[in-house]
This record gives sequence, structure tokens and C-alpha cells, in this order.
Amino acid sequence: MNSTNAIAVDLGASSGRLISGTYNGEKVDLKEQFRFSNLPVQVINDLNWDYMKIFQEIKYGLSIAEKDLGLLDSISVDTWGVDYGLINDHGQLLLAPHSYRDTRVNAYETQLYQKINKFDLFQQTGNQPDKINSILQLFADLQMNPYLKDQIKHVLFMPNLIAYFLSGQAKNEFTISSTSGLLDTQTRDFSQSVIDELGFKRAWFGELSKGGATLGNLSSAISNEINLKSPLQVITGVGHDTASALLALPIASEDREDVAFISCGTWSIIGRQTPKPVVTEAAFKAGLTNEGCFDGSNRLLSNLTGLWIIQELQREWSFKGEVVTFGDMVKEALAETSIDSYIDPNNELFSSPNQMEEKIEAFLKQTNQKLPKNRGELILIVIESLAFAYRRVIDNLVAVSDKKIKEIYMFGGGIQNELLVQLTADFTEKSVIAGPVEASVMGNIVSQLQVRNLLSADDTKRVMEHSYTVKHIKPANVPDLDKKYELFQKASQVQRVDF
Ligand code: ADP
Ligand code: LRH
Repeated sequence: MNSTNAIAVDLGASSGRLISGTYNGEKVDLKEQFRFSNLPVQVINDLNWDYMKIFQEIKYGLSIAEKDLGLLDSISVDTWGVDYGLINDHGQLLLAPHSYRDTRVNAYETQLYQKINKFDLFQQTGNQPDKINSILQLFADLQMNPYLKDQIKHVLFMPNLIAYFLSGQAKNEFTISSTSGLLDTQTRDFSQSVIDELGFKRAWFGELSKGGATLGNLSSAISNEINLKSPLQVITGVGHDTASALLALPIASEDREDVAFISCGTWSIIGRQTPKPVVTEAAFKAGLTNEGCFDGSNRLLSNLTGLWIIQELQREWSFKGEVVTFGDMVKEALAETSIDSYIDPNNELFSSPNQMEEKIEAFLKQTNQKLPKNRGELILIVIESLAFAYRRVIDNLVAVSDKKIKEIYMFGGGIQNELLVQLTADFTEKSVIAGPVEASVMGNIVSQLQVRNLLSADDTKRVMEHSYTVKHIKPANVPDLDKKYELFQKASQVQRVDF
């Protein structure tokens, strides 16, 4: 076949990027075309997406990619979950889209769960109730601004909102919608009963696209503005970054339920594929959630505060003038030995920005553990604690789905942290297959090729094997592993840390 050029727009918390995937029938070659910072903007009390800048950067990136590759054939967007924009009858945004770290939801949590209690919500939607979920964000928006109810025409999740800006077509996609807390466990479509209970309208969400769709061509206004020659098709491919990454893993469909995955980015997402949502009390108590895969199957997982803690340490140290790279941080940790002090990375204390070093110390003091004597020991505490947190979720996944896990696939930027990858293998006592770093981008490209009927689901494994290499990591023996894990579990019991 002639080769084809697809553009993946992947919006992560560390950066937004446009990466081209050139497919020749055998393999996909990825090439970074353009990368830009993607930080939320605090405006008085609100933490918002910098959506205008993002959109401008995407246009700029497209013109760069066309200069590099010649004609571009298709584009799709993936992002993290849960955030959305509200569009009125005139096609305008009613509010700047909020970041899920915005705090407006705090005042409305109790009210929401008085309407539908947490376990009911979990059973109806499969999503673990969480502050970040779209359901609570939208509930808060409507309580704060009742006028919105009469003005909303579309609620569009972020990848779908950006595709709307590109094509003028509004359509929500399954994987990203599955992070909202609004899909029904049985139908896997928007839940009419949850929507009615909260005073939302079903029509706002539109027809749900499963398995992706072509929306149409890039709007001519944009092509003219940036002088783009390409007849670019805007595709609503796999919209959620984690679902996207799973699509790119070189695993045959029949083996997918036997392995676990760990997505290592700003968040750590640990999960496994299951045929249907698991909504038992045990799954609820274990903090697990159910989200959707591009092929319509389920992913049972836990979203943990992940390398966000490392990112915050790096950002704060850099502000103090001590420039340090992620690579340097891993080296500093490798130079130390464990002091057997642990944090619970998922404690609420660590999910908000700023003063991460002080928060870690506060956690260690409150749990009567030894304090680190230098930066390397501090970083090692975080990395070891992350690996133990992964083990805890892996154990829960096995328990609630009553099925063993043979090995673990790790991917995302965090697999460049070789200490984290090795400790994950060691602490879970399982082999790890690591790669690729840009898994979400690769999955985004695969979904476009599948929607365009250039690649079948069955052939995807073979094409992925030709497109990138993975590393195999064997677990090493850790003396007193069980004792260490007990210390981690004990430290994790603390709920509120005074800070
Ligand atoms: P996201 O898309 O969720 O923002 P990424 O998948 O880009 O995140 O992963 C970002 C994380 O990867 C960073 O927080 C950092 O901890 C880790 N990372 C990136 N580069 C390196 C590196 N060279 N060495 C070690 N860790 C790295
Ligand atoms: C990871 C992720 C995760 C959560 C969070 C908001 O990037 O998509 O699954 O939904 O972002």
C-alpha cells in the first residue's frame, strides 16, 4: 500500500504534542512534529484549560507537520479523562473548561451523594466516585450557574471538544465518556436514570460513538488560515489516553485478560481488561473503577497519584534554582539504599500542588517513620512507595476478578525511570514488559487506521511488533519483601495527615 500520514494530538499534563504516524502496511513510524507546554491557568478562583493556546499550537503543529511530510491524511485527539466543555446553540463555549484539579467541586460533593449514594453510583455506572469525575464537575457547574441548564446544547469531553473546534462536528466517543461517571454499566451508553436524577439532559451528550468515527474534513476556515493543502480527515478515534495506550500493546485479544497494565505518566493507572464491568462490593471497597476500551470491552483499574509527586518535587526544586532533570532524580535515588520509610502516594495530601517535600515529611512524621537525610533518600521513598502501591492494586485486581495475572505491561513516560520499572517487577514478583514511552500516541494512530479501515484489529499486534521494541524485566529477589510491604501497608492506614 501507499503510505499514509496520521497525526496524533496527545494532550498530557507534562506537555501537549503532535506526533505523526506514517503507516506503510507493515509498521507505523512515529515522529514528533511539535511539542508545547500544557499547563492549566489559574484565574482568580478557577483552574482552567488553556484551550485557546492549545488550539493555536495544534494549528501551528499541523503546518509544521505538513511542511515535513507533505500531505496529511487524518488527525485525532486523545487526552486525560473527565474534563469537558459546554457549548451553546451558537457553537460557543459557555465556560472556560475546568481542569479536574479545580476545587469548585468540594462544596457540592455531599449534595451529589445525598441524591445518589456512592455505592449506588458505582453499581449504576461502574465508576468509582471521585472528586475529579465529570459527573461531580457538571453537577457543581449547574449548581453554581443554574442558567447553564437552558443554554447548554452539547457537553463535549475534551478530545471531542477539540475535534469539534477542528471540524464543526459534535460527537462524544466511548472511551473518554467512560471516565465521566455517567455511563450505564449494562448498556454502556449514557445513563438516563443518573442524568434524570441530577437534572442533566440526555440530549447534551448526543449519540455515543463506539469504535470511532470520521467527523469530516478539517474546516476550510482553518485550512485557509494556516494555508494547509492536506485534505485532512478529522477522526474521533480513541479519546482517552489510557485506552489509547492499551490499543497499542502487542497482545493478542485472547491473551488480554491474563495480563495487567500500568500506565506510568502524571498518573499511575494499574488495571486489567475484563469482558464486563466488575461492580461488586469488593471492587468498590478496593477503590477500583471500570472504564471502556476502544473495542467496547472493559478495563478494571485504579487511578493512583503517580509520578505527579516526582514532577512536583522537580518543579519546586527548579524554582529554588536547583535545576534537576528526571534522569538526575533517578540517579540520586539509585545512589541510596532503602530506609524502609513509605508514603501512601494515594493519600489526598499528595494530590494537590505545592510543598511536596514538606508534605512527604509531614506524612512520615505522623506515621512515626524515619525521615530521609538527603534528596536521594526522599526520591527513593517516593519510588518504592509507588511500586508497593502498584502491588496493592495488582493484588486487588486478582482478588476481585478471581483470575491470575501472568505478567505486567508498563508504558508511558515513567518507564524511562528504570528504578521504578525494576522495583515494580521486584515488589510484584512478576515479569514486566516495558514499552513504548509514547503508547498513547501509538494507540491514537492505530485507532485512526482502524476507523479508516487500513488496519484490522486482528492485524494490530503484528504491526505493533514491527513498530517498536519492548524491554523484558525479570523480578529480582528482595530480602524481607513481605516485611517491607507490611510497613508500607501500615503507613498507608493513616487517613488524614495534619498539614
Ligand atoms: P503525561 O502524558 O501523563 O503527562 P508522561 O507519559 O509524559 O506523562 O510521563 C511523564 C513522567 O515521566 C514524568 O513525570 C517523569 O517522572 C517521567 N519521565 C520522563 N522522562 C524521564 C526520564 N528521562 N527519566 C526518568 N523519568 C522520566
Ligand atoms: C490519566 C488520566 C486518568 C484520569 C486522569 C484525570 O492521564 O486519564 O485515567 O482519568 O487522567
